Amino acid sequence: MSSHHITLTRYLIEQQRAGGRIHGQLRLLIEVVARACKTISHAVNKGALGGVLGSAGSQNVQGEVQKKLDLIANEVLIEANEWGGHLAAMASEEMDTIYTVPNRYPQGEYLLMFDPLDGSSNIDVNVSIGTIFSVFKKPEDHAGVTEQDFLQPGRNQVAAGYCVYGPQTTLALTVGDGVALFTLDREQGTFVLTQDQVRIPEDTREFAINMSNQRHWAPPVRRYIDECLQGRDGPRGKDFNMRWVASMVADVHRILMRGGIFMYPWDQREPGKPGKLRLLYEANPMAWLVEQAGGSATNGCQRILDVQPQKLHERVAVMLGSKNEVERVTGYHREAGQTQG
Ligand code: P6P
Repeated sequence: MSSHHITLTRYLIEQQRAGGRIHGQLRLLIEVVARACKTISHAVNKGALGGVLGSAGSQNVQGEVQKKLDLIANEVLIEANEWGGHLAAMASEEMDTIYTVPNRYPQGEYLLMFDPLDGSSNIDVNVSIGTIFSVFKKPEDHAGVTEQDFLQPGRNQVAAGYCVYGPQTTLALTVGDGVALFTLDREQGTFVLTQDQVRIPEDTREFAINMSNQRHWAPPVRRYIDECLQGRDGPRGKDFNMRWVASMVADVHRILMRGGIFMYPWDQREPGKPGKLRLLYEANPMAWLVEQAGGSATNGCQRILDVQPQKLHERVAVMLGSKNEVERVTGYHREAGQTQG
């Protein structure tokens, strides 16, 4: 590895030395999560050869079929993080309740939430998937840890990121000083800094949404997409392209790299739910990463990072990416007096 390559460890130590937002236990937490992502990447890359494809024969709290790799990834993250002394508890899309660090290990000051393997529907068909994580500090006003401690608005996050398992295995990280990308050097087994201070273009010609739900959307979303589809002869005066990987990590990574808008809005298929995606371990970390890269993230009506969670596995409508597009579709919601995204 050439000397100019900065590894994740060196990056974190230099950030800590510079008096940034990274110190002791948080640096350990990020390194442990990154190491767990390396292990998950290895399991994902084995595919059929590792006997890890297919269903685990169980359902998660969302009532979704769990894939074997969902459970493997979840176990890897739990086992990697529980002994280090940096965490008080963890929460996962794959676990109904919070996981408190066992008494045999020291309790730390942080709370870790994650979707261990997002995009499960793509696992068996070899399309990019990923791990999403979010970190809060545990409230200091009481001993012990409860689910209530996790119900903080996303603006309280102290670290957030994802690891996308695609043609490259790439870790995206923010601690509030912009977004850095690290690519896994498989020969050395280390994450190497490949981009710092990522910036999302404020305008875009590319939207990401599941078009098969079009008839179910609320009017502001239909208006926004209809205008994009009218292209240069319509009110937008330009043609748009569409992408939908059905792996939020892959779609968001593309947006960090070249701009775009990602939308999973409320729709009338399940009107009692604000959206499909989960607030604590999908929308919040992705929203912070996008904002730290100069983009915006709302639920159609308010900043995602200002949403006050009421439940651990709460869902939320998501519109995020290039600032001017997110502001436009959010404006359409306000004009329509739309109460939810
Ligand atoms: P649909 C994956 O299951 C996920 O949670 C996100 O990663 C992705 O953006 C979305 O759901 C895909 O949903 O309804 O298009 O399959």
